Amino acid sequence: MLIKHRAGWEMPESRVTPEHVFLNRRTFLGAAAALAVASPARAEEDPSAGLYPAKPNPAFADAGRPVTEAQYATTYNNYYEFGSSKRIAEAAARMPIRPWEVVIDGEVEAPQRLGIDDLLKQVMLEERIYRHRCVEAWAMVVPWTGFTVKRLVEIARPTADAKYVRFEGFNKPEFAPGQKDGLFTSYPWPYVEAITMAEALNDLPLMVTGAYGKPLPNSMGAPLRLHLPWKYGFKSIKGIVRVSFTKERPVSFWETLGPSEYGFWANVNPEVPHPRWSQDSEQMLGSGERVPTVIYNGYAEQVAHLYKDLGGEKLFM
Ligand SMILES: Nc1nc2c(c(=O)[nH]1)N[C@H]1C(S)=C(S)[C@@H](COP(=O)(O)O)O[C@H]1N2
Ligand SMILES: [Mo]
Repeated sequence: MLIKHRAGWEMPESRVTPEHVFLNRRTFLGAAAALAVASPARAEEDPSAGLYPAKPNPAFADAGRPVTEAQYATTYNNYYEFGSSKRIAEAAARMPIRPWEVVIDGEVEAPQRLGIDDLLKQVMLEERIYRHRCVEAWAMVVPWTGFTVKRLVEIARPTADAKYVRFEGFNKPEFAPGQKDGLFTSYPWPYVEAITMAEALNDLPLMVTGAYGKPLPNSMGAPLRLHLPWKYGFKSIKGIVRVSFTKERPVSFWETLGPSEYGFWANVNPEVPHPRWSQDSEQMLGSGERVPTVIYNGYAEQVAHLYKDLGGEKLFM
């Protein structure tokens, strides 16, 4: 039985829970002291630690806004596998991320199963500073480390029939309390997201393996996540275990739960409100500053052309 859920942020009470303290520097410091974040200890044992810090890509050295301090970005997270609270960092840190295999399949010349460290040997890591805009209207700026989705496509060798790239997250209810079925409800695990081949081959999308010059903390989606800086954050799937090339357009996790509110495209646009709130401004994580939202989150020059001939589509939800 699938009962339609409301996401945590849609529940009226979430607007007044202590979660809001993360968006405000003065109250955050008290809350942070109460949190024991285990990810730095875990990162020291990470077999990929020697790959960091990676070389900054000068084309993405400035996101036009100050970089969010790591303490905020690493401890205020959306990761429903670990629950609907923003404070999942500790629970996430307890999930082992080695061994970690990534399956590449679907419309490809030959399916592959790669250990994350073998995948890392086939790529060149770089650092890019990108904006991130959550559909809930908070935002951050993070120095991400990773490799392009374009490079992943090269490694995967899709056939001419591949039209979409589908990403699937892990399913480990033994470590992820949000994946244990509730009594009356269940989410459609695993988390799934997808982009078109044209989007995948654009230069912006990043397969992220690190942040702030270190291996990614589990809270941010280690050991492998996607980052799509011009789309609402829910498209940037974390904890990836499978990449499939498909002919048909996949249906995402949030699209399954709320098709009238969370669509396939989800491009950032200040003029298209979410059905229940405005998207015309956003609050910066850490500083708490409220700033205007920008079309395609500031990346129109790089991506607007992808959507020129898609007039009939709901591009901004
Ligand atoms: N697997 C998975 N990926 C996910 C999510 C999630 O719940 N599960 N939440 C998404 C949402 S809504 C956002 S805003 C970003 C948050 O990334 P962060 O926690 O690193 O800030 O991750 C996205 N990717
Ligand atoms: Mo989000």
